[in-house]
Amino acid sequence: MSDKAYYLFEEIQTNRGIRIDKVKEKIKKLAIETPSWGYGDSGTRFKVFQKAGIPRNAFEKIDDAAMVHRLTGVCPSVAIHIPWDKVEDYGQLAEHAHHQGLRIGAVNPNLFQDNDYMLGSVCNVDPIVRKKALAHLLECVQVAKEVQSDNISLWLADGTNYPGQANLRQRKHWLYESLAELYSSLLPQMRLFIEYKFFEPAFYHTDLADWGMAFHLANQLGQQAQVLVDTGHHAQGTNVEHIVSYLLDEQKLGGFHFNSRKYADDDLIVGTMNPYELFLIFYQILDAEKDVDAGVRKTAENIAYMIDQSHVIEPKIPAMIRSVMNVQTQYAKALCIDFVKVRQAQLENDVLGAENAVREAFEFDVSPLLRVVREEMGVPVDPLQAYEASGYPKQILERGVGGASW
Ligand code: LRH
Ligand code: MN
Repeated sequence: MSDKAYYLFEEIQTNRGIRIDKVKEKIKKLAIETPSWGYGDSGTRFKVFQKAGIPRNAFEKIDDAAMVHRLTGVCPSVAIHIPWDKVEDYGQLAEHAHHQGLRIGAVNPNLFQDNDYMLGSVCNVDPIVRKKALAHLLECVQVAKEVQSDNISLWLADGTNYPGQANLRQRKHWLYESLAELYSSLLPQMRLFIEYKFFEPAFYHTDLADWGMAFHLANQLGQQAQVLVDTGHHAQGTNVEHIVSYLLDEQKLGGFHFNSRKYADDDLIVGTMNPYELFLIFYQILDAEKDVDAGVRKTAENIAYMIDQSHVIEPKIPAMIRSVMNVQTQYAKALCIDFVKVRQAQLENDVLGAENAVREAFEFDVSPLLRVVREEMGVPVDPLQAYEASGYPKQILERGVGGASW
């Protein structure tokens, strides 16, 4: 049963030459990985607020991720972070995920919370610390093998706080040395995502500060290494969708960490602060899926879409569901772009025609379409409302207060 609004939407889009059946198919196939740490207590340097019902261990984080998947139908995997999700038996964790209808997604090493890494991990001047950091990276590859994950997602906090504090070129060499060893330990089907960030926790230089450094390193390492774009990791005014188009054309875009921000790495709900940017990122990806180069098309079709947020004040599971719905909304709008019209306007240097042909898609209300897609997938047409009515919010309260941080 589809509503009148949907029929009207379908008619308008069909008259625009948009194949709604194809659009719905694409929306149903867009898999969005949620982060285990998004279900735990997290905060800022000022306070980590503890809430009731927070998962107490990795197994309960997977339970919450499974609830998000049951309600949205598009979150079949959960990323884990080591040691935040360290368990005795990783096979058992993968089995639990499987039992809950999920699989373990990207394995994220953590080289930013051990005391020894205060002045760097793989870039530390002390070879013993670099060796320890490399050992952790290799341990995470072993974890990935035990949970049948093909993705290692690496972010390094390494950097300095003052000019002169370190030899930046020397650190660049140590970084490559360790990552080359990590790369050589990967199984053939594995991918190494290299995540960059322009500052924080380092406040003078960061060893992997921008897309160019990550891109160069991924090229140096090899075909299995790609760049991960965290939408909160750029200086104000950075054209993120341009970076995305560049990395796509170089077949070096591996994945995203979706979140949004107003100022710095605020890790707010994706699509809240700057929904047009998210829409334009999807515009570049869908445009690349039509590229003459098969390698570029393949790269655009193999992107790992992951959410990376820490919900400081928001109720965790509703915040995650809202995030997934926001990603679907901007993806659905981008699927309504009339790419033939855009291309024609571009070839005619019709500046306003081209701009309009892209923006007009952003202005469509796609909520009737998403309701019908969810109906056809057999998931609730309003996942947030369904969550509130599910009884799960009450059920998890028995966990008490003081669950896992991250
Ligand atoms: C760093 C980062 C990284 C994660 C962490 C939780 O800011 O984006 O991806 O390891 O957040
Ligand atoms: Mn991230």
